[in-house]
Amino acid sequence: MSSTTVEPGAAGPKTNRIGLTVIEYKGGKTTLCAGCGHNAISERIIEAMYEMGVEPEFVIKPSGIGCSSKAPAYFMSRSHAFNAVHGRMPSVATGALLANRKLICIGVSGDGDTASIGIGQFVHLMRRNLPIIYIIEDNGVYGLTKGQFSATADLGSKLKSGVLNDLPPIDTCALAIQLGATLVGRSFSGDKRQLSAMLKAAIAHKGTVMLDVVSPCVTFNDHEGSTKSYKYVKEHEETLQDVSFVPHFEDINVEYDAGSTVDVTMHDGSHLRLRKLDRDYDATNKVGALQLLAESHEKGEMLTGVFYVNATAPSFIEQLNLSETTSLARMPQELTRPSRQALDEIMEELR
Ligand SMILES: Cc1ncc(C[n+]2csc(CCOP(=O)(O)OP(=O)(O)O)c2C)c(N)n1
Ligand code: SF4
Ligand SMILES: [Mg+2]
Repeated sequence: MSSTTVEPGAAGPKTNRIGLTVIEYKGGKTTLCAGCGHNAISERIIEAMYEMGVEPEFVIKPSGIGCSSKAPAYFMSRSHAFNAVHGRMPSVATGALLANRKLICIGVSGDGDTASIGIGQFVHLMRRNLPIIYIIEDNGVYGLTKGQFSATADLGSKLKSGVLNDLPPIDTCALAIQLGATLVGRSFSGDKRQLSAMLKAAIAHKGTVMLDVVSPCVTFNDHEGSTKSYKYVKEHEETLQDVSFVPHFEDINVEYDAGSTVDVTMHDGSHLRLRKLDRDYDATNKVGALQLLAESHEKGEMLTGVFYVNATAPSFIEQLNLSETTSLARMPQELTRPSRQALDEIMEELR
Protein backbone atom coordinates (compact mmCIF):
# COMPACT_ATOMS: atom_id res chain seq x y z
CA MET A 1 0.00 0.00 0.00
CA SER A 2 1.43 3.34 -0.95
CA SER A 3 0.90 6.72 0.70
CA THR A 4 2.63 9.81 -0.49
CA THR A 5 4.84 11.53 2.17
CA VAL A 6 4.00 15.20 2.66
CA GLU A 7 6.39 17.79 4.17
CA PRO A 8 4.93 19.37 7.35
CA GLY A 9 3.19 22.63 6.44
CA ALA A 10 3.15 21.87 2.73
CA ALA A 11 -0.17 21.47 0.93
CA GLY A 12 -0.76 17.73 0.57
CA PRO A 13 -1.52 16.00 -2.69
CA LYS A 14 -5.14 16.14 -3.84
CA THR A 15 -7.25 13.36 -2.37
CA ASN A 16 -10.72 12.04 -3.10
CA ARG A 17 -13.64 11.65 -0.69
CA ILE A 18 -12.06 8.59 0.97
CA GLY A 19 -8.67 10.30 1.35
CA LEU A 20 -6.78 8.52 -1.45
CA THR A 21 -4.64 10.13 -4.14
CA VAL A 22 -5.08 9.19 -7.79
CA ILE A 23 -1.71 7.38 -7.65
CA GLU A 24 -3.34 4.84 -5.36
CA TYR A 25 -5.63 3.83 -8.24
CA LYS A 26 -2.82 3.22 -10.72
CA GLY A 27 -1.45 -0.11 -11.85
CA GLY A 28 1.79 -1.44 -13.31
CA LYS A 29 3.53 0.17 -16.28
CA THR A 30 1.75 -0.84 -19.48
CA THR A 31 3.41 -3.29 -21.87
CA LEU A 32 0.79 -2.65 -24.58
CA CYS A 33 1.82 -0.79 -27.77
CA ALA A 34 2.14 3.00 -27.49
CA GLY A 35 -1.11 4.49 -28.79
CA CYS A 36 -3.20 1.33 -28.19
CA GLY A 37 -6.78 2.36 -27.36
CA HIS A 38 -6.77 -0.05 -24.40
CA ASN A 39 -4.27 2.21 -22.55
CA ALA A 40 -6.65 5.17 -22.80
CA ILE A 41 -9.50 3.04 -21.37
CA SER A 42 -7.30 2.09 -18.38
CA GLU A 43 -6.68 5.82 -17.78
CA ARG A 44 -10.42 6.53 -17.76
CA ILE A 45 -11.05 3.63 -15.34
CA ILE A 46 -8.39 5.00 -12.96
CA GLU A 47 -9.95 8.48 -13.04
CA ALA A 48 -13.53 7.22 -12.66
CA MET A 49 -12.71 4.97 -9.69
CA TYR A 50 -10.71 7.79 -8.04
CA GLU A 51 -13.39 10.42 -8.62
CA MET A 52 -16.14 8.11 -7.37
CA GLY A 53 -14.10 7.37 -4.22
CA VAL A 54 -14.25 3.60 -4.67
CA GLU A 55 -12.22 1.57 -2.17
CA PRO A 56 -9.65 -0.31 -4.31
CA GLU A 57 -9.66 -3.32 -1.96
CA PHE A 58 -13.36 -3.86 -2.73
CA VAL A 59 -12.80 -4.05 -6.49
CA ILE A 60 -12.27 -7.22 -8.50
CA LYS A 61 -11.09 -6.92 -12.12
CA PRO A 62 -11.37 -10.30 -13.84
CA SER A 63 -10.48 -10.66 -17.51
CA GLY A 64 -9.98 -13.32 -20.19
CA ILE A 65 -7.07 -13.57 -22.63
CA GLY A 66 -5.91 -10.93 -25.11
CA CYS A 67 -4.13 -7.56 -25.10
CA SER A 68 -7.37 -6.12 -23.66
CA SER A 69 -7.47 -8.79 -20.99
CA LYS A 70 -3.94 -7.79 -19.91
CA ALA A 71 -5.17 -4.25 -19.26
CA PRO A 72 -6.31 -4.84 -15.62
CA ALA A 73 -2.62 -5.22 -14.72
CA TYR A 74 -2.24 -1.54 -15.66
CA PHE A 75 -4.86 -0.06 -13.36
CA MET A 76 -5.72 -0.43 -9.66
CA SER A 77 -2.86 -2.56 -8.29
CA ARG A 78 -4.51 -2.66 -4.87
CA SER A 79 -7.57 -4.49 -6.23
CA HIS A 80 -8.14 -8.21 -6.84
CA ALA A 81 -7.51 -9.62 -10.32
CA PHE A 82 -7.99 -12.91 -12.16
CA ASN A 83 -6.93 -13.74 -15.72
CA ALA A 84 -9.38 -16.46 -16.70
CA VAL A 85 -9.19 -18.89 -19.61
CA HIS A 86 -9.92 -17.19 -22.99
CA GLY A 87 -13.61 -16.22 -23.09
CA ARG A 88 -14.39 -17.57 -19.63
CA MET A 89 -14.24 -14.44 -17.50
CA PRO A 90 -18.04 -14.39 -16.92
CA SER A 91 -18.04 -17.59 -14.86
CA VAL A 92 -15.14 -16.40 -12.69
CA ALA A 93 -16.86 -13.05 -12.16
CA THR A 94 -20.16 -14.73 -11.30
CA GLY A 95 -18.48 -16.97 -8.72
CA ALA A 96 -16.61 -14.07 -7.12
CA LEU A 97 -19.73 -11.91 -6.85
CA LEU A 98 -21.87 -14.68 -5.42
CA ALA A 99 -19.17 -15.40 -2.83
CA ASN A 100 -18.82 -11.73 -1.88
CA ARG A 101 -21.65 -9.40 -2.80
CA LYS A 102 -19.77 -6.36 -1.49
CA LEU A 103 -17.30 -6.41 -4.38
CA ILE A 104 -17.45 -4.00 -7.30
CA CYS A 105 -16.63 -6.05 -10.35
CA ILE A 106 -15.09 -4.53 -13.47
CA GLY A 107 -14.62 -7.28 -16.02
CA VAL A 108 -12.39 -6.47 -18.98
CA SER A 109 -12.69 -8.43 -22.20
CA GLY A 110 -11.84 -8.09 -25.88
CA ASP A 111 -14.05 -8.44 -28.94
CA GLY A 112 -12.45 -11.83 -29.65
CA ASP A 113 -12.64 -12.88 -25.99
CA THR A 114 -16.35 -11.91 -25.89
CA ALA A 115 -17.88 -12.31 -29.34
CA SER A 116 -15.84 -15.21 -30.71
CA ILE A 117 -14.67 -17.89 -28.23
CA GLY A 118 -16.56 -16.38 -25.26
CA ILE A 119 -19.97 -15.80 -26.82
CA GLY A 120 -21.60 -18.69 -24.92
CA GLN A 121 -20.53 -17.34 -21.54
CA PHE A 122 -21.32 -13.77 -22.58
CA VAL A 123 -24.96 -14.45 -23.49
CA HIS A 124 -25.66 -16.25 -20.21
CA LEU A 125 -24.01 -13.48 -18.21
CA MET A 126 -26.17 -10.84 -19.94
CA ARG A 127 -29.45 -12.56 -19.01
CA ARG A 128 -28.84 -12.56 -15.25
CA ASN A 129 -28.40 -8.88 -14.34
CA LEU A 130 -25.38 -9.75 -12.20
CA PRO A 131 -23.90 -6.49 -10.82
CA ILE A 132 -20.87 -6.35 -13.09
CA ILE A 133 -19.34 -3.67 -15.30
CA TYR A 134 -18.49 -5.63 -18.44
CA ILE A 135 -16.18 -3.75 -20.79
CA ILE A 136 -15.36 -4.89 -24.30
CA GLU A 137 -12.20 -3.20 -25.54
CA ASP A 138 -13.28 -3.53 -29.15
CA ASN A 139 -10.68 -3.26 -31.93
CA GLY A 140 -12.33 -5.68 -34.38
CA VAL A 141 -9.30 -8.01 -34.39
CA TYR A 142 -7.44 -10.51 -32.24
CA GLY A 143 -4.60 -8.10 -31.39
CA LEU A 144 -2.59 -10.53 -29.25
CA THR A 145 -2.43 -13.19 -31.99
CA LYS A 146 -1.47 -10.71 -34.71
CA GLY A 147 -4.62 -9.21 -36.13
CA GLN A 148 -7.11 -11.81 -37.44
CA PHE A 149 -10.73 -10.56 -37.81
CA SER A 150 -12.95 -11.01 -34.77
CA ALA A 151 -16.75 -11.40 -34.80
CA THR A 152 -17.28 -7.62 -34.28
CA ALA A 153 -15.36 -6.69 -37.45
CA ASP A 154 -17.61 -4.79 -39.86
CA LEU A 155 -18.69 -6.20 -43.19
CA GLY A 156 -16.24 -4.93 -45.81
CA SER A 157 -13.55 -3.88 -43.34
CA LYS A 158 -10.07 -4.59 -44.70
CA LEU A 159 -7.13 -6.35 -43.05
CA LYS A 160 -3.61 -4.97 -43.59
CA SER A 161 -3.05 -7.81 -46.06
CA GLY A 162 -5.97 -6.51 -48.15
CA VAL A 163 -8.38 -9.35 -47.17
CA LEU A 164 -11.98 -8.10 -46.86
CA ASN A 165 -14.33 -9.23 -44.11
CA ASP A 166 -17.31 -10.92 -45.74
CA LEU A 167 -19.30 -11.74 -42.58
CA PRO A 168 -21.69 -9.36 -40.77
CA PRO A 169 -20.62 -8.26 -37.25
CA ILE A 170 -22.26 -9.31 -33.99
CA ASP A 171 -23.64 -6.16 -32.35
CA THR A 172 -22.78 -6.87 -28.71
CA CYS A 173 -24.91 -3.91 -27.54
CA ALA A 174 -28.07 -5.14 -29.28
CA LEU A 175 -27.40 -8.63 -27.97
CA ALA A 176 -26.86 -7.42 -24.39
CA ILE A 177 -30.06 -5.34 -24.42
CA GLN A 178 -32.13 -8.13 -25.90
CA LEU A 179 -30.85 -10.61 -23.31
CA GLY A 180 -31.40 -8.46 -20.23
CA ALA A 181 -28.41 -6.20 -19.44
CA THR A 182 -29.67 -3.06 -17.71
CA LEU A 183 -27.14 -0.37 -18.68
CA VAL A 184 -25.80 -0.65 -22.21
CA GLY A 185 -23.77 1.75 -24.30
CA ARG A 186 -21.02 2.22 -26.80
CA SER A 187 -18.15 4.66 -26.52
CA PHE A 188 -14.74 5.35 -28.04
CA SER A 189 -11.42 5.11 -26.21
CA GLY A 190 -10.57 8.59 -27.54
CA ASP A 191 -13.76 10.23 -26.19
CA LYS A 192 -12.61 11.15 -22.68
CA ARG A 193 -15.70 13.01 -21.55
CA GLN A 194 -18.29 10.51 -22.72
CA LEU A 195 -16.38 7.44 -21.56
CA SER A 196 -15.72 8.96 -18.09
CA ALA A 197 -19.41 9.77 -17.58
CA MET A 198 -20.44 6.29 -18.70
CA LEU A 199 -17.90 4.60 -16.41
CA LYS A 200 -19.06 6.61 -13.40
CA ALA A 201 -22.69 5.71 -14.12
CA ALA A 202 -21.55 2.10 -14.45
CA ILE A 203 -19.96 2.21 -10.98
CA ALA A 204 -23.23 3.54 -9.51
CA HIS A 205 -25.41 0.98 -11.31
CA LYS A 206 -26.58 -2.18 -9.53
CA GLY A 207 -26.96 -4.64 -12.38
CA THR A 208 -25.22 -5.72 -15.57
CA VAL A 209 -23.50 -2.87 -17.38
CA MET A 210 -22.23 -3.68 -20.86
CA LEU A 211 -20.00 -1.08 -22.46
CA ASP A 212 -18.62 -1.72 -25.92
CA VAL A 213 -15.66 0.67 -26.20
CA VAL A 214 -14.19 1.00 -29.69
CA SER A 215 -10.47 0.89 -29.02
CA PRO A 216 -8.19 0.99 -32.08
CA CYS A 217 -5.30 -1.48 -32.40
CA VAL A 218 -2.49 0.71 -33.77
CA THR A 219 -0.38 -2.27 -34.77
CA PHE A 220 -2.85 -4.46 -36.68
CA ASN A 221 -6.03 -2.49 -37.44
CA ASP A 222 -5.36 1.23 -37.87
CA HIS A 223 -4.86 1.39 -41.64
CA GLU A 224 -6.93 2.77 -44.53
CA GLY A 225 -9.93 0.49 -45.14
CA SER A 226 -10.33 -0.55 -41.46
CA THR A 227 -13.57 0.57 -39.82
CA LYS A 228 -11.99 0.44 -36.35
CA SER A 229 -9.08 2.84 -37.08
CA TYR A 230 -8.73 6.18 -35.25
CA LYS A 231 -9.33 8.06 -38.50
CA TYR A 232 -12.47 6.11 -39.43
CA VAL A 233 -14.00 6.39 -35.96
CA LYS A 234 -13.29 10.13 -35.70
CA GLU A 235 -14.87 10.71 -39.12
CA HIS A 236 -17.91 8.47 -38.59
CA GLU A 237 -18.74 8.73 -34.87
CA GLU A 238 -22.34 9.86 -34.33
CA THR A 239 -23.10 10.84 -30.75
CA LEU A 240 -26.57 9.90 -29.58
CA GLN A 241 -26.76 12.18 -26.51
CA ASP A 242 -24.55 14.36 -24.35
CA VAL A 243 -23.88 12.03 -21.41
CA SER A 244 -23.15 13.49 -17.96
CA PHE A 245 -23.16 12.08 -14.46
CA VAL A 246 -23.77 13.70 -11.07
CA PRO A 247 -22.62 11.45 -8.20
CA HIS A 248 -24.80 11.23 -5.09
CA PHE A 249 -22.16 12.97 -2.97
CA GLU A 250 -22.21 16.13 -5.14
CA ASP A 251 -24.79 18.90 -5.32
CA ILE A 252 -27.49 17.49 -7.60
CA ASN A 253 -29.17 20.83 -8.13
CA VAL A 254 -27.11 21.41 -11.27
CA GLU A 255 -29.49 23.19 -13.67
CA TYR A 256 -30.83 21.24 -16.62
CA ASP A 257 -33.65 21.66 -19.06
CA ALA A 258 -36.18 18.86 -18.46
CA GLY A 259 -37.49 19.31 -22.03
CA SER A 260 -34.19 18.31 -23.56
CA THR A 261 -32.66 16.08 -20.88
CA VAL A 262 -33.62 12.64 -19.58
CA ASP A 263 -32.59 12.38 -15.93
CA VAL A 264 -32.16 8.82 -14.60
CA THR A 265 -31.87 8.41 -10.82
CA MET A 266 -29.47 5.58 -10.06
CA HIS A 267 -29.68 3.08 -7.22
CA ASP A 268 -27.40 5.14 -4.90
CA GLY A 269 -29.09 8.49 -5.63
CA SER A 270 -26.63 9.54 -8.34
CA HIS A 271 -28.01 10.98 -11.58
CA LEU A 272 -27.26 9.96 -15.14
CA ARG A 273 -28.22 12.83 -17.43
CA LEU A 274 -28.76 12.30 -21.12
CA ARG A 275 -29.13 15.54 -23.05
CA LYS A 276 -30.78 15.20 -26.45
CA LEU A 277 -28.76 16.15 -29.49
CA ASP A 278 -30.19 15.63 -32.97
CA ARG A 279 -32.60 12.82 -32.12
CA ASP A 280 -35.48 12.52 -29.73
CA TYR A 281 -34.47 9.34 -27.99
CA ASP A 282 -35.67 7.62 -24.82
CA ALA A 283 -32.94 5.35 -23.42
CA THR A 284 -35.39 3.75 -20.98
CA ASN A 285 -37.39 2.13 -23.83
CA LYS A 286 -35.97 -1.32 -24.56
CA VAL A 287 -37.83 -1.88 -27.83
CA GLY A 288 -36.84 1.61 -29.01
CA ALA A 289 -33.20 0.82 -28.18
CA LEU A 290 -33.23 -2.34 -30.29
CA GLN A 291 -34.91 -0.48 -33.14
CA LEU A 292 -32.36 2.34 -32.96
CA LEU A 293 -29.46 -0.11 -33.17
CA ALA A 294 -31.01 -2.01 -36.08
CA GLU A 295 -31.63 1.23 -38.01
CA SER A 296 -28.23 2.66 -37.25
CA HIS A 297 -26.64 -0.59 -38.37
CA GLU A 298 -28.51 -0.40 -41.70
CA LYS A 299 -27.20 3.14 -42.20
CA GLY A 300 -23.64 2.07 -41.39
CA GLU A 301 -23.39 4.59 -38.52
CA MET A 302 -20.84 4.41 -35.69
CA LEU A 303 -23.29 5.41 -32.99
CA THR A 304 -22.06 6.09 -29.43
CA GLY A 305 -23.93 6.90 -26.23
CA VAL A 306 -26.19 5.22 -23.69
CA PHE A 307 -28.60 3.00 -25.62
CA TYR A 308 -30.53 1.51 -22.74
CA VAL A 309 -30.84 2.00 -18.99
CA ASN A 310 -33.13 0.41 -16.42
CA ALA A 311 -32.07 1.53 -12.95
CA THR A 312 -34.79 -0.36 -11.06
CA ALA A 313 -34.60 -3.98 -12.25
CA PRO A 314 -33.59 -6.40 -9.43
CA SER A 315 -30.02 -7.66 -9.69
CA PHE A 316 -29.10 -11.35 -9.73
CA ILE A 317 -27.85 -11.03 -6.14
CA GLU A 318 -31.22 -9.63 -5.01
CA GLN A 319 -33.13 -12.30 -6.92
CA LEU A 320 -31.12 -15.03 -5.20
CA ASN A 321 -31.93 -13.47 -1.85
CA LEU A 322 -28.34 -13.85 -0.58
CA SER A 323 -27.54 -12.74 2.95
CA GLU A 324 -26.86 -9.01 3.15
CA THR A 325 -24.86 -9.22 6.34
CA THR A 326 -22.50 -12.15 5.78
CA SER A 327 -21.08 -12.89 2.38
CA LEU A 328 -20.85 -16.53 1.32
CA ALA A 329 -17.05 -16.25 1.41
CA ARG A 330 -17.13 -15.49 5.16
CA MET A 331 -19.77 -17.94 6.32
CA PRO A 332 -18.57 -20.81 8.50
CA GLN A 333 -18.41 -24.29 6.95
CA GLU A 334 -21.32 -25.49 9.11
CA LEU A 335 -23.60 -23.17 7.09
CA THR A 336 -22.15 -23.69 3.62
CA ARG A 337 -21.40 -27.41 3.63
CA PRO A 338 -23.85 -30.31 4.06
CA SER A 339 -23.20 -32.27 7.27
CA ARG A 340 -21.60 -35.73 7.22
CA GLN A 341 -25.00 -37.16 8.07
CA ALA A 342 -26.72 -35.36 5.16
CA LEU A 343 -24.07 -36.64 2.75
CA ASP A 344 -24.42 -40.18 4.11
CA GLU A 345 -28.18 -40.00 3.58
CA ILE A 346 -27.70 -38.91 -0.04
CA MET A 347 -25.23 -41.74 -0.61
CA GLU A 348 -27.71 -44.17 0.92
CA GLU A 349 -30.41 -43.00 -1.56
CA LEU A 350 -28.07 -43.69 -4.45
CA ARG A 351 -27.32 -47.26 -3.48
C1 LIG B 1 -8.54 -21.43 -25.55
C2 LIG B 1 -7.69 -20.47 -26.33
N1 LIG B 1 -7.86 -20.34 -27.67
C3 LIG B 1 -7.13 -19.46 -28.38
C4 LIG B 1 -6.18 -18.70 -27.75
C5 LIG B 1 -5.34 -17.76 -28.57
N2 LIG B 1 -5.73 -16.36 -28.38
C6 LIG B 1 -5.13 -15.60 -27.44
S1 LIG B 1 -5.72 -14.05 -27.40
C7 LIG B 1 -6.79 -14.38 -28.65
C8 LIG B 1 -7.72 -13.33 -29.21
C9 LIG B 1 -7.70 -12.03 -28.48
O1 LIG B 1 -8.51 -11.11 -29.11
P1 LIG B 1 -9.34 -10.05 -28.31
O2 LIG B 1 -10.12 -10.67 -27.24
O3 LIG B 1 -10.09 -9.25 -29.30
O4 LIG B 1 -8.21 -9.17 -27.58
P2 LIG B 1 -7.19 -8.09 -28.17
O5 LIG B 1 -5.87 -8.78 -28.16
O6 LIG B 1 -7.63 -7.71 -29.54
O7 LIG B 1 -7.28 -6.96 -27.22
C10 LIG B 1 -6.68 -15.70 -29.09
C11 LIG B 1 -7.48 -16.28 -30.19
C12 LIG B 1 -6.02 -18.85 -26.35
N3 LIG B 1 -5.15 -18.10 -25.65
N4 LIG B 1 -6.77 -19.73 -25.67
S1 SF4 C 1 -1.24 -5.43 -30.74
FE1 SF4 C 1 -2.93 -3.99 -30.95
S2 SF4 C 1 -4.34 -4.50 -29.27
FE2 SF4 C 1 -2.35 -5.40 -28.79
S3 SF4 C 1 -1.28 -3.88 -27.52
FE3 SF4 C 1 -0.67 -3.54 -29.65
S4 SF4 C 1 -2.09 -1.99 -30.41
FE4 SF4 C 1 -3.01 -2.85 -28.57
MG1 LIG D 1 -9.64 -7.44 -30.12
